[in-house]
Amino acid sequence: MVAVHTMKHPRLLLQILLLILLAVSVLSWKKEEFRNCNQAPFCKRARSRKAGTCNLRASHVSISDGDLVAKLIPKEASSESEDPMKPLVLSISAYQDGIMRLKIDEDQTLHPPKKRFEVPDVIVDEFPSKRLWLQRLKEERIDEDSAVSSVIYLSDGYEGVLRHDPFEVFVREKENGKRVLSINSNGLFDFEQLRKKQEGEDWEERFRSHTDTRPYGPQSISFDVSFYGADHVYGIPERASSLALKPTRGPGVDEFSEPYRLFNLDVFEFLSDSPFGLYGSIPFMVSHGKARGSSGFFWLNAAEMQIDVLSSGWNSDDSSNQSLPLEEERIDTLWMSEAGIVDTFFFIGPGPKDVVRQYTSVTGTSSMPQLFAIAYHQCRWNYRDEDDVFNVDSKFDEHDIPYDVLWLDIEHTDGKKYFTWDRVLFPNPEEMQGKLASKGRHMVTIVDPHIKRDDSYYIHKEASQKGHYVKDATGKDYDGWCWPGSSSYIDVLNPEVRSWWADKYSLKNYVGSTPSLYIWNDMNEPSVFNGPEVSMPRDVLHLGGVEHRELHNAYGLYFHMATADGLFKRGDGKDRPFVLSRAHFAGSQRFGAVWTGDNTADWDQLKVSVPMILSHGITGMAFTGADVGGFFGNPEPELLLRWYQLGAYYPFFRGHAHHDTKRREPWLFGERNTELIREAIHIRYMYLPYFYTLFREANTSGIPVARPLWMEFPSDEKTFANDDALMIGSNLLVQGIFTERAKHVSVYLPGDQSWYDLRSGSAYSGGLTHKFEAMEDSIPAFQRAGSIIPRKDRFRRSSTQMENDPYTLVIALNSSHGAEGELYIDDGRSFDFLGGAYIHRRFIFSRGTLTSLNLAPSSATKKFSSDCTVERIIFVGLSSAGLKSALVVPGDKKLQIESGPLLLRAGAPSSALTIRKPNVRVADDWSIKIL
Ligand code: NBV
Repeated sequence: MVAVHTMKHPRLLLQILLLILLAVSVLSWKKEEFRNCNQAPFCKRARSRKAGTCNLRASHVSISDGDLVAKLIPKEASSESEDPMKPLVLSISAYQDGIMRLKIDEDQTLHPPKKRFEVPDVIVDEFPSKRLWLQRLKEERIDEDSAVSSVIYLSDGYEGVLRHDPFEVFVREKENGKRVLSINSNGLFDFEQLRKKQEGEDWEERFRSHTDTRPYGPQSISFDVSFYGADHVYGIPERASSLALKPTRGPGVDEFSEPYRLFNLDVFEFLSDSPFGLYGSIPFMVSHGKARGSSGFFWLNAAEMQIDVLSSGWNSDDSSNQSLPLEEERIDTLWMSEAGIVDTFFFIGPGPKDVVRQYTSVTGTSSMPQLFAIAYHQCRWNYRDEDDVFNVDSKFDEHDIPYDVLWLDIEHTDGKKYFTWDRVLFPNPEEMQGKLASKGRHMVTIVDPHIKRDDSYYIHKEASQKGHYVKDATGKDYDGWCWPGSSSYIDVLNPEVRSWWADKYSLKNYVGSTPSLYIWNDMNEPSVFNGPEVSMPRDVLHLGGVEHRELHNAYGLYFHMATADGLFKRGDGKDRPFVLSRAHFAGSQRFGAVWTGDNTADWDQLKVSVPMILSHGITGMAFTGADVGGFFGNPEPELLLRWYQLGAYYPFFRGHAHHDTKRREPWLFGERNTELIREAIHIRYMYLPYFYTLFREANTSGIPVARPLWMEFPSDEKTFANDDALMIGSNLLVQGIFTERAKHVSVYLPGDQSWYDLRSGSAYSGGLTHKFEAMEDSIPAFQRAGSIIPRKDRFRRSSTQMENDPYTLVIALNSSHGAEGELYIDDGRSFDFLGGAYIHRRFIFSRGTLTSLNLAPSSATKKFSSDCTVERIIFVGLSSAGLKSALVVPGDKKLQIESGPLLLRAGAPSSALTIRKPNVRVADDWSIKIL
């Protein structure tokens, strides 16, 4: 029938065909829109260079102002060249806690055509004060035929070495000379110096219909970095790929494999396993191996970067002058950047947590979120109007599902002019926010960086008058195409512009906003629909003539920074800001949360969310999550449910969907599914005290909330390439279910202690892979033996309403009948905790007695207190034989020990031992002795 019909209407057929074609092309990653390494000349050149071709040696090595300084000069100057290579300046600084910084730049006294860009504001203010003042150099010959090396003290047990010729820098263990990390050991270092254009030379680069004028010509930098004693390397987000980074070059690697790309881009429908870079870039790599533990390498550079992980034997056919000791087990990598300087940091570890601590001492730790921000967020592109908002809000209550934040996407604005409202759809935004706030809930609105070029729009008017926009290569305000049509972009590199932008968030300036409104920054890569690779041209200019190519990867960071500052100023510095950003860079962790962008509702994307979140965690970004349910497409109820079950453990937990998808609020999939999703969200609310304590740990030490298993079990090789499970803190292990209609799921439980199923309380041995029946109502999750986890088990509408609720402590005993855990509490909102207004307790169960100890300085108890009590203590792994009662001290109150369920509301039948109503205050010192 259809065929006959369409034959009669050939034009209709054509139109249908065209539509299908369009739909297919829209529904897939458009690879050709993005440059690959071969299309990026700097990458192609660097990749084709042979090992050992670096022609530099170090000279004039000395100590100056507490640093080691030297010049890098060519071994033989080529006399024919009109523009001979000028010496580069090198400096090595040592910092407390095992950090070495190596900088290499052009010599400013030789007047290069321009000063290359050094990324400001990423290194935290306190870091420089940790510099060690080097006093002397030790000279040494590392092996017989090599030139001299200069050796500096780095930290107890470690030294930094500058080998003069061939030039190489490395960190080694003092005692045995074993290397940890090195640069240029394969002689791939190359630094394209800025120079005058020679006659006839064409510096322009073309990609598709775009021309990059490249007024300063080639200025790329590349070098090799080796990680010793490493079995794997990790990090360098953001991409959808395995946690342990697969080699991209060398034997066993596909001939056409691409390097890992770091270039912030708005990638439509990204693939689930690809080295291609997404919305954020953190040029920080962590190595881990059984032989030596962990080390880390960070390159502070915001230009496009490409990184190869080389498989062993990658250079076997090179007759290079490699200086590497052959017997060393190591992983070689090649780092290439289009511009900038060498500003690199070597972190000695040796444990994975040490490396994150070291890295975050340079770039900062995650900011402490408000409590509501770590609860469940409900988002959709778009909640249509106020009625829709109220309806969704009340349905959560009707279905007894807690949530804390309702989000409004771009359609809430008047024509995509941010800081405005579509007053037809949202006539009373303040009232709307007030209604939600009365239930302790918050709202988030979106503010993107593209500004509609419309003279009647106050933001545009001011920005253009004040000259706040970035300029195109001809000096005019750059004009690109985005949601509102013709748009310009503020120059967030400029602190003055950032401060002007921050003021736009004041309650007075942002009309319709109230103190319960927080912000979402999207499209800040920046995304420009008609720009090269859907972004801003590289020759666009920022403050001081900085080219966009030099800072591209940090644009989103600065935008995020300005927004967070705006929210900070809005509340006179009283409330902690909450800002979610899509684009990010090293240091973004200080300004709020990030998420993994536009994922798709399929099982592979559910699976890859785990390594994506873990990669962020080990590179300092503790507050991350993926869109629950998948942004594009319609998840089958089973997929949506599995996503909620896993998402409940993401540090940032938000359901979100594209506007073309069917509505998918938790109650739309039948009673049973509603019940199951409710249960998944409840789990998150129950564990909020534990999560909040972990966020505080991330805030003080940089150690992420969600951790790869090897961060907790560094010597257990079976964890090194585990992409399916995550540790939430040290004490919870969670594994997703990533296949449809799964009957069974295999879970590797690390270590030599047992693990207790969170629902049944059953114990499973560590060091083994267990096969479990896949349950409909939960994914596998376990509490580690030897731990105490605080929960709040009473279910409320939102986290804010749980503030005064009592705690439950779940004690999972280890083989010596002991357990420990912590609880951190503050007001959940303000910055008072920085002045010591918090409670921090350690719970220890040992020899039959549970003790609560104060970990906060004694002054803290005067600044913040809480009347919350412990209403229940649950033991797993404690045999009931002979145990009848417990004695609470002080007060000598005697309580019964009863058997009771591990989870009150749902879950498999379980039995654990419970002490009900000890009613001790969490803020106090007390002990409970089992009799
Ligand atoms: O603002 C609309 C969407 C948003 O919902 C999503 O979360 C962002 O990642 N935004 C991207 C722009 C359009 C994407 C197709």
